[in-house]
Parts: sequence; structure tokens; C-alpha cells
Amino acid sequence: MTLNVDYGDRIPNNVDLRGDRRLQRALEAWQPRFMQWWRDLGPDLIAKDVYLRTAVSADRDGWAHFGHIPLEEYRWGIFLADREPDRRIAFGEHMGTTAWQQVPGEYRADLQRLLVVQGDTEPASVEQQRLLGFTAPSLYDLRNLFQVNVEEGRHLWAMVYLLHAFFGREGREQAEQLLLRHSGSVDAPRILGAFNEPTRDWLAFFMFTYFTDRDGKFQLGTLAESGFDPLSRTCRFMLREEAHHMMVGTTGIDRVVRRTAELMREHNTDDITPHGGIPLDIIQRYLNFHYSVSLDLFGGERSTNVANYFTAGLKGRWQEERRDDDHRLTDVTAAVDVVVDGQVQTVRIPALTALNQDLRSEYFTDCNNGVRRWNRILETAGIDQTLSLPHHGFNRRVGAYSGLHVTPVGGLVDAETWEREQEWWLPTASDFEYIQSLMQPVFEPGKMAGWIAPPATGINGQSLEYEYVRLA
Ligand code: BYC
Repeated sequence: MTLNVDYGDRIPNNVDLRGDRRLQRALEAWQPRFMQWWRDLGPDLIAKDVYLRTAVSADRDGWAHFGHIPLEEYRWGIFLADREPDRRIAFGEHMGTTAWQQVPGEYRADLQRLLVVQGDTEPASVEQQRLLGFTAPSLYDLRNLFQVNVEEGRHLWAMVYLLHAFFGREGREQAEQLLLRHSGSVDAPRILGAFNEPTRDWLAFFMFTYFTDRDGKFQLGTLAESGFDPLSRTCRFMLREEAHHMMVGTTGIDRVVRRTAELMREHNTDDITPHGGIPLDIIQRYLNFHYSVSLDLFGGERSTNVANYFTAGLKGRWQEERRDDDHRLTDVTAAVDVVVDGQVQTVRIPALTALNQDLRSEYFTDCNNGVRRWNRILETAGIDQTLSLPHHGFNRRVGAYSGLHVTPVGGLVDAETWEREQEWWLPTASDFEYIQSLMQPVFEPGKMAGWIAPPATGINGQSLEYEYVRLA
């Protein structure tokens, strides 16, 4: 991938902004609003500088340049992956035709909606994480939090660029709105449920970056298939950055589980709270929560929206081009769960309307890899307990299961039982309180909070003792 980033511009970009003065001016007018939003709702802890990765150069590895900079000086910019010559639409009714460089009029509203929903999640996650810096378990983790935050900010830029460049006045208005809705706000909440949930501690942060960012990976993967080429190229570049967020979540939970296992062995007990560790049952309840709210992000099992997006060529399937079928799906059916008279049944529906479930099952397989990893850590430590993903009907607010009470193992229970038993399944007020009590900052280079094991390696070949963040 070549980048050829133009850093001479106020907005670094590889889309030749200079060649389009109107667009450049519109984005330059949005930039101070973005900075104001970042100051108001971005990270609350102000550091002198942070060892950050920024896209600067053209070669394969060089897109990631590392150096200490103040967060506010991060060069948020607009980067698209290279244009593939003669790219063709790979699915839907326009399959085989040339990918669009402009928005087709008939799909304008749908595309704009997809961009707005995607764009809304990016600043939302920064807002959700804004207080975490104060309680970071190490400078290494603090640096990773800030890296995730600046890149989510950049992903907002990515969607705002598309809105400004291709959707005229309406697009600019939508870009304004992206800064006006706020996570958890009563009057103007973020669009999707999970992005209004608080990320109150670092266990929640690791769960969020594992489960919720992973929805991001899969959704971006489907948008990378889009017949609207600028969206595809934008998402392909975003996915490269997203890999770091996945790493933060996966290794973050690895390290929590490893430390928990160590303490369980050392003290020969499951109740490691007197020793400052996070008990496995609390980890499981956090996992249950974050996985279930992230499943909601896939929409309903049965959706005409997703069928329309696919048929129109706007949103493909995960790894569309590697699939061995006709890529149109007009004559195929798929099995989905429906609820009839309070009971779950499986019915066959047109595969097109079941595509949210198709993506969700790819996501499930990926999530399960993490659970296997964590169980291997437990097994290696000689602990005979395991973690698991709850049933897909558990704690759902969207889709077939939204009106039901389903236990983590998939049993249907009545509302009363749910009320009585949910403290075993979802984090409780006392879980939150206990985890909060562990959230004491560790800001000395090379040192680590007692509830989490150190990472296996540092960032960009640096040692763990490296001063990843210099505090003010
Ligand atoms: N909360 O037809 P349905 C990321 C709405 S994460 C609230 O079943 P559809 C990131 C839905 O909008 C990835 N509302 O669903 C991660 C629809 O409303 P309208 C974000 C919800 O449309 C971490 C109605 O319910 N990107 O990048 O097939 C950090 C009926 O829905 C929810 C995308 O999501 C919910 N959970 O699919 C930072 C990609 N679910 O239209 C970033 C773009 C559904 O009737 N979005 N609704 O008013 C999409 O592709 C689709 O909009 C969805 C929903 C997959 C979200």
C-alpha cells in the first residue's frame, strides 16, 4: 500500500485535498470543531507526550511511524488504501460492473445512513474511555489507551471525509451531528446501544476492545467490500489500524486471566479478592455483558435493511470474494431463530434477509478463539475452571431474543427468575465497586498493577521499562 501522505497540508491526506479547494475549506472548518470536541470529551488525563504511531510514509512497514508527541498534536488525517485498477463490484445485482467513484443517486440515503452509523461509533468510544487514563495499570497500557483513542478519532475523520466529499450539505450537517451526539446523553445519545454504556474500568476497557472493537472489525470488513469504492478504500485502511485495537483487547484479557490464575495457584483459592486479583466469576460476568451487548450491534437476525444493502452492492459479506457461491443469494435460504408464543423456533428465510446473522456467526467464531486462548492459559496454570461465551440469546435487546429472558447456557426463564438470578450472570454493583477499588494508577516506568500480568513484549520493540507516556 502506498500512502504518499501530504503533511504540508493542515489536514494530512492522501486524497489530494489541495486539488479540491471547496472540500478542503469545508474540512478545515470542521477541524477546529473536532479539536474542541477532543478537548471537551477526549482523554481527561493530560500527558506531556505519548509514544504514538502515526501514518507517515509510503512503504509497507513505514505507514506506522513511532515517536513521542503531545496527544493534541497527533496528525489526524484522511488516508485511503490504494485504488485497485478496474475494481469490480463483487456481489449483489450490480455484480461484475465497475465499482462506483461517485454515489449512485438511488443509494444515497442508504449509504449516508451506513456512514453515519459507522462514524457515530468512533467518537462514542473515545467519550466512553475518557476517564480511564487516571487509573491506568501501567504506562504501557496508558499508551495503548491513547493510541486507540487517537485512531478512533481518525476513524471519525475517515467517515467525515466521505460525508463532506460525497454528500453535499446534508453530509456536512451529518458531520456536525457526529460531534453533537454524546455517549450516554439523555437528549442526544449515540445511535447504537453499546456505545451508550459506560466503560467504567480497565477490565471493561479490555472487554470492550476485545468484543466491541471486534464488531468494528467485522462491520468494516463488510464495508470494505462496498461497491462505493471510496468507502471500500477508506475501510481497508481503517482495518490496518483496527488490528492494534484487537491486540489491546486480546492481550489485555490474557494478562488479567494469567494474573488471576497465578493468584489462585499461589493462594490455593478461588476467592482472590483479599490478594488484589480479579476472580474468574467476575471476569465471566464482564465477558457475558460485553459479548451480549456487542451481539446487538449486528442488528436483527431478520433484516430487510441488510438485504437491501447487499443487493444494492453497498455492504458485502465478510470475505465476500473468498466465498464459493453466486454472490447474489436470490435463490438461497438460511435458518434463523424466531420466537413464536414465547418459544424459540428455527425457520428458513431468504438468505438475503439473514445476512446480519451470517456476519454474527463469523464474529462468534472469532470471539471463541479468544475464549480458547484464555482457557489454555488457565489450563497451563493448572486451573480446572473455564470461561465461555454465553448463549446468543442471553441479555439481548435487539433481534428475536429481545423480549425473552435467556440464561447464559440458553435456558428460557421467566422475568422473576431472571431478576433473582441475574446477579450470577451480569456484573453487579459490588463487582463494579470491587474492580473500582483495584483501579489505582501505576505510572512508574516498567511497573504494573497487581491485578494484571505484564505483557509479553513492549511496543515497537521497546522494553517494558520504556517511558511510553511522559506525564505532565
Ligand atoms: N442499537 O434491520 P435491523 C465500530 C436499529 S462498531 C440501536 O435489524 P440493520 C467500533 C437499526 O439501525 C461497528 N439501534 O438492523 C467499535 C434499524 O434502525 P432503522 C459500527 C439498533 O439495519 C468500537 C433498526 O434497529 N458499524 O466500528 O440490518 C470502537 C432495525 O435494525 C441496533 C456499523 O454498525 C443497536 N445495537 O443493521 C469504535 C456498520 N441494531 O434503520 C468503533 C454500519 C439495530 O429502522 N451499520 N438498530 O432506523 C450497519 O450496517 C447497520 O446499521 C447495523 C444494523 C448493523 C448497525
